[in-house]
Amino acid sequence: MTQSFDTPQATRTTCPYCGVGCGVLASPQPDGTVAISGDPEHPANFGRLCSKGSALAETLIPDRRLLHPEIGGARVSWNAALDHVAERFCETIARKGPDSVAFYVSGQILTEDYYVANKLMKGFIGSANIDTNSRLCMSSSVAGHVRAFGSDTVPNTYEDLEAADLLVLVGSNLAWCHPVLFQRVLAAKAARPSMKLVTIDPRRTVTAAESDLHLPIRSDGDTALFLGLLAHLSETGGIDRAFVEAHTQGFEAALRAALPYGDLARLAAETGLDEPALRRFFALFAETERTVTVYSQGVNQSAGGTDKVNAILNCHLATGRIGREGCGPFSVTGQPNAMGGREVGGLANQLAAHMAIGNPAHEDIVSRFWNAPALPAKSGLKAVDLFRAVHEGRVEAIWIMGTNPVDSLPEADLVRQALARCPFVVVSDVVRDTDTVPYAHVLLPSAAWGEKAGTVTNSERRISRQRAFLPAPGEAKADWWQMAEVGRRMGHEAAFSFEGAAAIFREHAALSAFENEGTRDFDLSGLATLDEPAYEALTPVQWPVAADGTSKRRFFADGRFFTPNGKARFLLVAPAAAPATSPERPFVLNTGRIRDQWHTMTRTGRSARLSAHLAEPFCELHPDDAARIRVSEADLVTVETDHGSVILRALLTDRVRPGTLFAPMHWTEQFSGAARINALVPARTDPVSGQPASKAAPAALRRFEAAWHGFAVSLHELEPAGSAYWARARASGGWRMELAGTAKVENTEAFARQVLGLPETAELLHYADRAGHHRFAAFEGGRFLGALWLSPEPVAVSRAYAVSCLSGAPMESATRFRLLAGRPGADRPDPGALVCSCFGVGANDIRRAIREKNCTSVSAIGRDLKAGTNCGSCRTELQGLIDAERVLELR
Ligand SMILES: Nc1nc2c(c(=O)[nH]1)N[C@H]1C(S)=C(S)[C@@H](COP(=O)(O)OP(=O)(O)OC[C@H]3O[C@@H](n4cnc5c(=O)[nH]c(N)nc54)[C@H](O)[C@@H]3O)O[C@H]1N2
Ligand SMILES: Nc1nc2c(c(=O)[nH]1)N[C@H]1C(S)=C(S)[C@@H](COP(=O)(O)OP(=O)(O)OC[C@H]3O[C@@H](n4cnc5c(=O)[nH]c(N)nc54)[C@H](O)[C@@H]3O)O[C@H]1N2
Ligand code: SF4
Ligand SMILES: [Mo]
Repeated sequence: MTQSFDTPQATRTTCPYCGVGCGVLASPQPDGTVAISGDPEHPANFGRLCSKGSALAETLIPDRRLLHPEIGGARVSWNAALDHVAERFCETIARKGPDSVAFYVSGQILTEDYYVANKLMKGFIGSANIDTNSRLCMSSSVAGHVRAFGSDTVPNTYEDLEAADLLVLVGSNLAWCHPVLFQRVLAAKAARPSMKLVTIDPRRTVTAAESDLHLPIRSDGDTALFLGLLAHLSETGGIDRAFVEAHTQGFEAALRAALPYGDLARLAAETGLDEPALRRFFALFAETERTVTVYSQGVNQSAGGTDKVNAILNCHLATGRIGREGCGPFSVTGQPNAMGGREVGGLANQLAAHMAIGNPAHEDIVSRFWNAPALPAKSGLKAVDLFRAVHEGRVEAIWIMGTNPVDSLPEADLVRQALARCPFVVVSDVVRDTDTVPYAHVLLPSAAWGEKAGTVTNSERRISRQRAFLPAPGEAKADWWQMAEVGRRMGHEAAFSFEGAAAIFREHAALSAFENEGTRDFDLSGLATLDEPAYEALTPVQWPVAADGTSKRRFFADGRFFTPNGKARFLLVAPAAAPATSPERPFVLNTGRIRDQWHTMTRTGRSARLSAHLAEPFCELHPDDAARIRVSEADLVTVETDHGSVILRALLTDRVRPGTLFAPMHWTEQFSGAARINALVPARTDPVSGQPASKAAPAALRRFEAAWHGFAVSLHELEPAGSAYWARARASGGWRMELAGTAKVENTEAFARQVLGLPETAELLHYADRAGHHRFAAFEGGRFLGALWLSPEPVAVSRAYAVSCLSGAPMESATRFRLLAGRPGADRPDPGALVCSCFGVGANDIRRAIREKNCTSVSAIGRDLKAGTNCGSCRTELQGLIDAERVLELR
């Protein structure tokens, strides 16, 4: 844990993870480490950071970085690499036209990177084949906004979440995915307990557990629910007639379509919710003027995602709850620059600066501003279609930047095959061990967070600077520079000779202002002439920024929207068809995030602290389902769909609905043998947005019949040694790994040596019993190297204890034998499963504090152990432990 620092030399920058967009102070220390703390002056976080933000310093390690450009695996100069990329793109375009090439970029590159990529593809290559991982993330929200408002506008500010009397969270696990925002909400609720929280999620998440009401909705029941709400509002006089009359269109038709859903019995059947819960939610919504509805991937990532968005927007328009303090629909963005990507037009169906392909006036503005030879006549391929086109040979050259499609796109094995067949693949990344990198013909080393400069825009439209505080290692270079250099080499010298990030930002801001005159929501007029020092000093600012520098905090306060007649549109929406479960595929597989990992783990997977919270890929399964198919806690299970199969650890919990499964999206082949969840997910997409339905795959689950299970810890990276199942993670001082196999291990000692990667000289202690349990501990010159437990059933040794043996402290011989037994001694008490990752506090430590020191509140535990006092993400788990101890006492 790096301590808080606010020294004059601290660099003010922005967290590279989620869309909350927290300000970070970074201070490189003389010993080469970096002290990280929250920026108390940043209006997103006021000094707070979550577990991931707090651990940023641990992910800045230099190993496995991509340091030099490579062609075909051989190191080359930047010149050679860039010439080669430009030549191959030009050659492909000459042969097969501009639509035979593509860029696939990311909501994690900076606005400046994104702007250059979009300009090159849409303005100068003349194709719209640039799409981004935001297609998998925000595109249903974008489409829903454009349909209702005429523009992709998020009207609110974070303060509205605090000012609301009712906060409805739909398909959002805010506690784990936007932790600092959630902490702000909880603080507001603590100060004003009348504030109510409702969570709509098939799972009882940590967010749901903190809410006043949890609606465990059936997968994709949301559109029906909000149709029912609209009908209820109409029946109970909850419609703001004056607002509807003056500022909207299409209300009557939308209401007619909604009325049948007013029948509660029907609605209960469609949503899987009970009638009293429906009544309570409807009454709360109807009677609470200050209502904010936050929604995220449980809404967007659906075969009916855009209709879900509009079903929610319809209810806010009908009640006039938009554009005012404490009111509004609020789509929270996932990635640090998801919003910036939308601003530059990074999606294949957008132009730039919130202008549209197919709008002649917009096309004219952009083409004159860029002095562009050729703008695309039509939208480009959306992510899923783009990779299909690669698979079918219609796209022959692709440049992937800042995203890992072999893991994150649905039907991921097909994506992998597409890249394997593609004649020319360029990958710009910061690390070399991703599942996508092996398919690159050209690898370009990108500068990472802390090494690059530019801007990002967070969920509340606030633009913040990312600033460099470290030199880029090797020859790593900014993403915008790579794109601009290729643009110049493709013959567009004038359009791509940017001096630096500030010049790009100026051009981006100027385009937003160009012939705007209030006709377009995205307007940075006041930033269009920022010079170098002003860009350097730029403080966080919300758009739009008028020419006089003033900024608007909320949109639509005046009831004016960006449709041709200025009125917002009600949409006719309908629930999408339910996932096609069948006797062969009886479960609905839901996927998403865990608290301490970020996507494909290329950065958070490097932190032992972040890896300790949940160290293995798992599948949540309801105990009733488990009993029926004879799966016990900690068994391994095979989960299978028509597209692939994975092996995961079963986690039995009534947090999920019977008939549903939940698995995290994070694990890749770098961390586990067969846990790439998107190998399972069908590429079913929303018809309007093209966003994949990542949360509802029909699936089968069965027990994985393991002949043996294993667990190992080691100072060095562990080897799966042919195990059918394995999952490894960084651990404090080394590595840990779970493993299992289907065939008996004949020579256990040889196997142990292989798994632990032992040198010949290492001493291996072996203990075996008749029940088939083997325990190995390896030493060299008294130094503990690692240990392996093998057993016919899941290994029962305390993971936290085993990991604590890696601390490097010398071991007494009694301790060595206890280690073989897997039992902690008094000198090394078992801390238990990690709960607080900021301060490394385990469940047993917390139980001891509750029992022995009478810490009966979360704040008392905080005072004694510091747990829960930094990011607060574990406070709900702390309360759960206190409650559990109380139950034990009462027994
Ligand atoms: N720790 C962590 N935080 C992150 C990220 C990360 O990787 N790790 N990634 C960031 C990114 S890019 C994003 S997009 C956000 C995502 O943030 P969230 O959207 O909050 O996260 P998810 O876990 O993907 O999904 C949210 C919830 O949707 C629920 N859900 C599934 N199906 C349905 C449904 O039909 N209806 C409803 N109402 N709910 C449903 C799931 O059970 C899940 O709990 O998180 C951001 N923050
Ligand atoms: N089943 C399922 N699938 C999902 C989701 C889900 O909920 N369920 N969620 C979807 C969503 S919302 C998202 S956003 C995606 C995320 O999916 P991805 O974007 O594929 O995931 P990341 O791991 O964030 O990939 C980022 C890559 O960029 C690299 N990188 C980091 N910094 C830089 C940089 O500065 N420059 C460059 N060039 N590279 C850099 C990282 O090393 C990493 O390889 O996954 C989607 N896929
Ligand atoms: S909430 Fe956490 S991950 Fe998100 S921006 Fe803030 S510190 Fe970073
Ligand atoms: Mo996302």
